[in-house]
Amino acid sequence: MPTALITGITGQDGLYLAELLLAKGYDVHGLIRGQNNPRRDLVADLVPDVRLHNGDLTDMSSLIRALRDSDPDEVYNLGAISYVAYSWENAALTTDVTGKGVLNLLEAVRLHAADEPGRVRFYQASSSEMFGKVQETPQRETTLLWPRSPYGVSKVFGHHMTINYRESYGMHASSGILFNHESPRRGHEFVTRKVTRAVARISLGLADHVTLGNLDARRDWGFAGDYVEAMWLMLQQPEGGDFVVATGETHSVRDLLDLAFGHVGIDDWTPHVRQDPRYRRPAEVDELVGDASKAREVLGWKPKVTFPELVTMMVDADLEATRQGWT
Ligand code: NAP
Ligand code: G4F
Repeated sequence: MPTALITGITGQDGLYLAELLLAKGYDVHGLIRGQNNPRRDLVADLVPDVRLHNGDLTDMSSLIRALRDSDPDEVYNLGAISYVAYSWENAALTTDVTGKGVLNLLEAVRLHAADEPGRVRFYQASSSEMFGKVQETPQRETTLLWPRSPYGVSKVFGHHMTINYRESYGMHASSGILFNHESPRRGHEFVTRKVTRAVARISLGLADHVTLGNLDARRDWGFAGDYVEAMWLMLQQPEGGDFVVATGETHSVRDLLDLAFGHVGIDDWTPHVRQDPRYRRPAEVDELVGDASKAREVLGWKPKVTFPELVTMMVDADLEATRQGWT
């Protein structure tokens, strides 16, 4: 039975990946931080077979202990401060966790498997935010990186460090350059979930508006459940590599509003949406759209859930959660 260690186990992707690996028969371990993490119970409810290890990406000794105690074949580094807007307010912390945390884990894995480089396969959660002020459309593995936020800069550091460990030490290290992916488990701070939760509340008469920032931003949005499969496929290849994972379609926040409100029968959402400069960013990433040809050709991966299906799934889940009082 292969063994995997996942950092970021309490997050959206950590939970989907744990479910996928458990279904494939893996022994799954997760790194969890904090003395009383409020999401510990969620992990225990959704993926009770995952064994948790206390640790933090900023604490190298905790990573070494987690590796020693789990002795994994595969390590998935999903842990990060992942909210772009927050990264301006906490740039140094974001750099420590989202950037230097990658180096800490790579080094811990290298030391753990010093007898046989490549024994432990490593996945780094890189991001389309690295493309930032895009230099080419659609974006692919070779597109010049031009990050626009402390989060994006930190991800670029982690991305290049992953490549550097592959080239320097012969590690089986892969970097998934994932475009935005969402689900009913998405954090409430991200725009898709903020909208779908608000739409559910407005449709049930519990709220009358949602306040947003830039409605013209465009993203390549896919379903998180599809994207974790690409992570796993990368680690099944004979060698590590870098892969863009995307749908190849781009939509604006306005398109998201059209679909989400339309699903509950509200065709004109303008009375329900306010805009506030407080939700605008010091430097915006205007438009992202990925070219996932390499993932399609090498990994045999393609997304299954379309953008309208994704929005419908999220609105339906938020309607149910709101009716049941879970949210
Ligand atoms: P998420 O829901 O925000 O989860 C982030 C995870 O990181 C949480 O489990 C969090 O744990 C953990 N974490 C935060 N600080 C940590 C620290 N100091 N040490 C260890 N763990 C820490 O993010 P996600 O959407 O699942 O994304 C997973 C990864 O993919 C992230 O690295 C993200 O940057 C990257 N990514 C995401 C997308 C996307 O669209 N979702 C796209 C590209 C790349 P707590 O519960 O303790 O806070
Ligand atoms: O949902 P968002 O906060 O996601 P963002 O910034 O694209 O980052 C997400 O995807 C990245 C992959 O490209 C990940 F690496 C990262 O960890 C994260 O998962 O914002 C999407 C767009 C932005 O242009 C933002 O300005 O929506 C715009 N937006 C407009 N109003 C808003 C809002 N975003 C948020 N969060 N809240 C708003 O009220």
